[in-house]
This record gives sequence, C-alpha cells and structure tokens, in this order.
Amino acid sequence: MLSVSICIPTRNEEGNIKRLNQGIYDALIPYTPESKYEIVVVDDSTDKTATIARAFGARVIKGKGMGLGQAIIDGIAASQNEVVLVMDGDGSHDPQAIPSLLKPILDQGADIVIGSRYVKGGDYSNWAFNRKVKSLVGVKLMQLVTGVRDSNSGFFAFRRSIVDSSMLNGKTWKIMLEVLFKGKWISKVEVPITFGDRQTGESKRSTRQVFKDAINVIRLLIWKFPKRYVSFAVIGGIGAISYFAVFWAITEYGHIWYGASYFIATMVAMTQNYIMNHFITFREPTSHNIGKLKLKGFGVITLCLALVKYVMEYVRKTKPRNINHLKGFGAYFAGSWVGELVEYLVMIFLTEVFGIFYLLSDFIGSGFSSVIKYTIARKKVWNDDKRTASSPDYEWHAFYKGLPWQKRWKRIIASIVKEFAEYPDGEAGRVLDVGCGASPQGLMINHSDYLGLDPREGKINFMKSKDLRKCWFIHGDLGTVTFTEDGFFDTVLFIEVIEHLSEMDEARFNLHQMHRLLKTGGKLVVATPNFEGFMGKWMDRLYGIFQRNAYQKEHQLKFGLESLRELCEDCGFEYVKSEIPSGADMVCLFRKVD
Ligand SMILES: Nc1nc2c(ncn2[C@@H]2O[C@H](COP(=O)(O)OP(=O)(O)OP(=O)(O)O)[C@@H](O)[C@H]2O)c(=O)[nH]1
Ligand SMILES: [Mg+2]
Repeated sequence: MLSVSICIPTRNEEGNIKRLNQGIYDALIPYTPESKYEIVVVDDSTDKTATIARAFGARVIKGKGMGLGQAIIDGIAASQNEVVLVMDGDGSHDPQAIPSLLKPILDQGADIVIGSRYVKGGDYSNWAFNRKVKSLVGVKLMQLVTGVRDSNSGFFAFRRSIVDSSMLNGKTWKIMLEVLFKGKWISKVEVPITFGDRQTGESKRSTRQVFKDAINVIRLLIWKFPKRYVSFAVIGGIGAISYFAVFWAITEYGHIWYGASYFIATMVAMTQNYIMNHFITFREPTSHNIGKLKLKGFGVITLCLALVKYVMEYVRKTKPRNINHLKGFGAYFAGSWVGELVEYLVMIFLTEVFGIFYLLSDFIGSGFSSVIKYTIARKKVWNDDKRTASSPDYEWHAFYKGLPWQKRWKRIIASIVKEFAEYPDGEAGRVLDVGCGASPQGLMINHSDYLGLDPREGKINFMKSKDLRKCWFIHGDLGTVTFTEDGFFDTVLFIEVIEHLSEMDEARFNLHQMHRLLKTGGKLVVATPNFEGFMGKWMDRLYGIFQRNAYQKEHQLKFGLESLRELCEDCGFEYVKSEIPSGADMVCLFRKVD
C-alpha cells in the first residue's frame, strides 16, 4: 500500500499543534497496520511549537523564514512517502477528514484530492459573515479559470509522482493551485470538508499576501496558456499579410483576374502557414524536460528575454514531426476551409441578427475560425492526441478528462453500477470485475476486496501501477485464469464487455463461469449499449463517426433488454431490475439462483 506524508506548515501554533498531532494519529489508526506514514512539520515559530510537535512524534524541519508557500514546498521536498497530504496547523482543518482525502488516492487511484467547502456536504459555517462573502466571491471567480470549486483550499493530497516540487513557486500561499497547474495529473477529485476557524493564536494572512496570490494566478494562467496556439495564431497573422501582398501583386502586375488571383493567393498563404506550422508550431519533444516559460516579473524586457530563452530551448529540445505531407496538407487545406466557412457564417449572423458592424463581426468570426483551424491541425494533421482505445490509460482518461458529454455519461453509468452493486450495508463485498480495462468505475464501489481481470496487459499494468489498497489486477480472462474456489465472490461486474465478444457461445461461457464464482444470491451487474432502442443504435453510430479511435468497430454482440435478460436467465440468473438512462445504455442487475 502507498505510504503517506502529512505536511504541516506552522508559525507560532503552540496552542494548536498538540491537539492536531493527536487528532492525526487517531484518524490514521485504520491505516497503521498496513501503511507507512509520517508527520512533517515545517516550522518558522518563535514559540514552543517545534518542541511540542517533536514530543508528539512529528519530524520537525526548520523553515527558511520565507513564508507559508515556501514552507509547504520545503515540507514536500523533505518528506519521503508516495502520497503527500498538506494541511494547516491552526486547527481549522479537521484531522478526522484525512481518511476521506486519502481514500480517493489509496482506494480509487486518484492523482490529486482537494478538500472542498463548496461541494455537497462541505461546510464553513463557523466563519463570520463577511469572511464567507469575500471567500465565496473569490472562489466563484477562480472556479471559472481552474474548474475547481474550492481553489483556495489548503487541505489537499496528491501522488508525489505528479509534480516536481522544485517547479513550485514559494512566494504564493496557494500551493494547491501550483500543484494543480503544474502537476501531471489525470484524475482530480474534490471531497467535502468542514472548514473551521483557527483554534487559538493569531492569523498570519495579510492583504499584501492576498494581492501576491492574485498576481500569481495570472502568472499561472499565462504559464498554462497553450503556447502552440499563440504560435499558430501569429503564423496565421503573417499568412494574412502574405495573402494580401500576393493577391494585390498578381492582380495588379500579373494581370490576372482578381476572381482567380484570390484562389492563388489563398493557396500561397495556406502553403506558407502549413510549412511554418510544421517547422515551428507542431514540433515533437525529443527530451522529457522541455524548457518552461519562466516569468520572474512583468517588465517588458524581462518578458522578452524569457520568451527568447524559451524559444531557443524549445527549438533545441524538439524536432518536426514525421508525417505524410500529402495527407497532412489535404487535411490542413480542408480544415482551413472549414474555418473560413465558420468565420463567414459567424460574420453574417452577428451582422444580420445583432446589427454589429461587419468588420467587428468578422473579427469575432476569425477568433472562432482560428480555434477550429488550430484544433483540426492539432488533431488531424499533426496527430497530437494519439490516445486510442488500446492505449493503456484510455478509459481512465475518458472518465476524468474526456469530452464533457463523455465524462458526464460515464459518471451516470458508474453511479448506477455502484448503486446496483452495493448491498444494503453500503458494501459490495468481494468484487470481481471482468474486463475491467483501465476504467475507474469499478473502484468507485465500496468493496472489501476487488479483483480486476482483463486480457489487455497494458491496461492491467496501468491499473497495477496505481498500487491500490485491497485491489488486485490479473492479466487474462475467465477462460485462462483458474479460480479454485466456487462461490467466492459477492458481486460480479460485466460492464461494457459483452458487446465485444464475438460469439454467443463465448458470452454463455463467461456467464456460466460467473455463475460458478458467485455465492448463491450474489449479484451480477451487466452494462451494454441498448441496441434495440432508437437512442442506443444512433449513439453507437455517432460514437463510431466522432470517435474513430474508440471502441465502436469492436461491437459485435448486440443486445436489447429482452435478449440480454433471456441469455442471463438461461445461465442461471434471476433478473432483478434495470435502468436505461436516455435509452442509450442499459445497466441490469441479476441475482444468482441455484
Ligand atoms: N512555516 C510557516 N508556516 C506558516 C507561515 N505563515 C503561516 N503559516 C502556517 O500556515 C497555516 C495557515 O496560516 P493562517 O495564519 O492560519 O492563515 P489562514 O488560514 O489563511 O487565516 P486564519 O485561519 O484566519 O488565521 C498555519 O498553520 C500557520 O501556522 C510561515 O511563514 N511559515
Ligand atoms: Mg488558518
């Protein structure tokens, strides 16, 4: 099981640290037999905080006197365990919430967990009214840019492997935002916490610090802004200049009819853009450690110097991608025309419907067009996102970072599966997940033990690398893995797998094996597209068109509720209930009868 380091920055918290340490030990009791953990206190106090913390078994590190942010960074760097949890030392973060912050990492494989006042179940009721209002306004604004409901949280946990602490900026207090922006994570979870007031002692927060934190958010946004898009847009701008120059020159001096020279000029500009984007924008990294845009201030000279340094480093550590130029230029050309069409339609719409001045409408339209062109170039020409259904982390990525509708859909299915799988005591017991892939949904179910089985080795290795508590993953299927004990499992999951089998006999074989492995009365949860419903058929088709890299072409056995029910009943199961959200997918619960 993963080991845990709890990092606590302190400055003059002698009145709080004893109770806090005691609370942490109590909260960690369930973990102590299995896991290694440590408490690391980074102390900048002039009182007895360090002595008390040491007496309670914490490792105390002398702070550099450079503020809270730097103290947390030093704590992260000095701690040794695989999971890092950061919390305040003033008693405002309740140690009893620690297990709920660790659970998504240790049991469900999350990369970063944020203790949040603003998700369902979260609370900050102790706070004075004006502090609540101030906090809420700031937090809601921040949510627009970070997508996190509680960006101010200082109570968070993450896998050490997602971030290199030397990249974090110690001048801000909001280290959670630093980790969020700079870390390489896929799965992020917010869990509710109750945020209290500091118990004793004085606040160290100042207006100056709040201002510094706000500036840092702007820096983080610049840091995160897709620099390749800037390059693409600048090249587009240069292309526009070439276009007008060629258009004018060949019409005036080449004596070509302007209706024809328009096309020649467009082709010249597109070709120029294609070449520049190939050699500048969409280079691929040759080293893991690509240069970062390091901003040390906001002066024009500093900015220019940083930019030049960044570009030099970028060129040195990247090379142009190896692509088929015939296909590439075709796709680029088509994408550019799609962009032009969108620009035209937006311009007409804004001018005709809203009466906006036509040049302004066109300017707005060109913004839309450039994002569309960029996306097509990135995905279809220079093949940036190479993740396909066979990629080891495909399902994991789709669940946490997929397209918004995809994420929402997966969550709906996952919540029904969870509800069906758990027994009235809120647990599914021993769970067998057949064809688990790299999907997190089986892990959302409360279980005593979980066994994932999948014939694709890459996915199994990806899941194993998460090192989850009470979870095992085996490479294989019910035909190749031998289970000696019948009736061992309480719950079997067969989620979005049956449609991939090639023959009915194979489906029957799997269901018979599941029947054997389940205890009498045990649950079988099956989910598969509802191919008999209108929505199911169409969703499947659309899925095939828009997500070519995904699974649609593998769909072979196509069930409706009746045919699925018949098959499972044939194999010794009793139908209990089903849900067919929006008609597209069905989730069915069966029970084993003897
Ligand atoms: N090591 C170290 N810890 C600090 C420093 N400044 C603040 N802290 C600690 O950081 C945590 C948060 O500081 P607080 O003063 O509680 O700030 P706050 O939570 O925004 O404000 P209040 O709860 O209203 O006091 C506490 O555990 C402080 O002891 C510092 O300069 N060095
Ligand atoms: Mg505090």
